[in-house]
Amino acid sequence: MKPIALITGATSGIGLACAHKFLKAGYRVIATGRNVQSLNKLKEEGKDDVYTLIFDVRDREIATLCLKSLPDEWADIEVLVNNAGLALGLDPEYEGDYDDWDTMIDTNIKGLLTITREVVPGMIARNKGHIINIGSVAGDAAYANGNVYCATKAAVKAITDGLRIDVAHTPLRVTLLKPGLVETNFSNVRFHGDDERADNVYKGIVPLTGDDIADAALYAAQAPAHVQIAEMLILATHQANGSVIVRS
Ligand code: NDP
Ligand code: 8X3
Repeated sequence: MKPIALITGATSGIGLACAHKFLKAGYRVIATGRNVQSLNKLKEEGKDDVYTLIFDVRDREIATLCLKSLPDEWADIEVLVNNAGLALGLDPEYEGDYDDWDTMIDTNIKGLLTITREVVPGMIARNKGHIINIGSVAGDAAYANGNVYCATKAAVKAITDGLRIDVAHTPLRVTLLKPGLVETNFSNVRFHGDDERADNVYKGIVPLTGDDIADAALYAAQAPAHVQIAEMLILATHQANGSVIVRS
C-alpha cells in the first residue's frame, strides 16, 4: 500500500509542488485548501492517488470535522506537510493592519496547531509518522516591516522544536523547512493583489521555486528511518538572510 501524505495549502506554490513531487515519488496525497478549482485539477491529475479536503485552516471546527471524516483507507497519514500560510502587508509595526495580523496569526500559527493536534495522535498510535512544517527565513530574525509575519514564523519554529521534543520517545520525525525567496503567489497575496509590487520582489535575483522546497520536503521524508532532518534553511543564491538580498 502506498504511504499517505497530507499537505495543507496544496492549491498553489510550495504546497502544490509538494503534492506533485510526493505523488511522483509514489505517495497517495490528501490535498487541502480553499481553492476548489485547483484541488479538482489536482484530483484529475492524480486520480485515485489524490483525496481532497476543502476547508479553511482557521476554522477549527470544520477543519477537525473534515479530518475526522477521512475514510478508513485514507486515515493512516504517514507524512504531514503543514504548509498553508501567508503574509499580509509589509508595513511598519506601528502602522500595521489588525485584520491582516489576525489572519496571519490564525492561519500560520493556530491553523498549523489545529492540523498538528488532529493528525499527530494517529501517528503516535501507529508508531509511525513525519511532520514537516514550513517555516521561513523570516522566523530566524525579523526584517524591516516584516514584524508580525516574522513573528508567526518564529512561532512555527518554536512549535516545531517543541513537537520534536514531545515525540522524541517515538519513531516520529519532525522537520522544519525554512525557505527564503520563493516565487509563488506569496507576494501577490502579501500585497493584496498588487501584482506589479509582487513581481518586484523577485527582480534582479533568481528566486527559488516551489519545486526547490518540495525537493527538500521529499528528501527529509525519504531519509532513512534513523535520520531526522531537523531543520533546513534554503535560500536563493545571492540571498544571505531575510534582509540581505543582492540584486543585479
Ligand atoms: P501561495 O500563496 O502560493 O500558497 C499558499 C497556500 O496556503 C495556498 O495553497 C493557500 O490555499 C493556502 N492557505 C492560505 N491561507 C489558508 C487558509 N486560511 N486555509 C487553508 N489554506 C490556506 O504561497 P507559498 O506557496 O509561497 O506559501 C506556502 C507556505 O510557504 C506559507 O506558509 C508561507 O509562509 C511559506 N513560505 C513562503 C515563502 C515564499 O517566499 N514564497 C518563503 C518561506 C516560507 P487556498 O488559498 O486554496 O486556501
Ligand atoms: C517568505 C520569505 O523573506 O519574504 O517567508 O519573508 S520572506
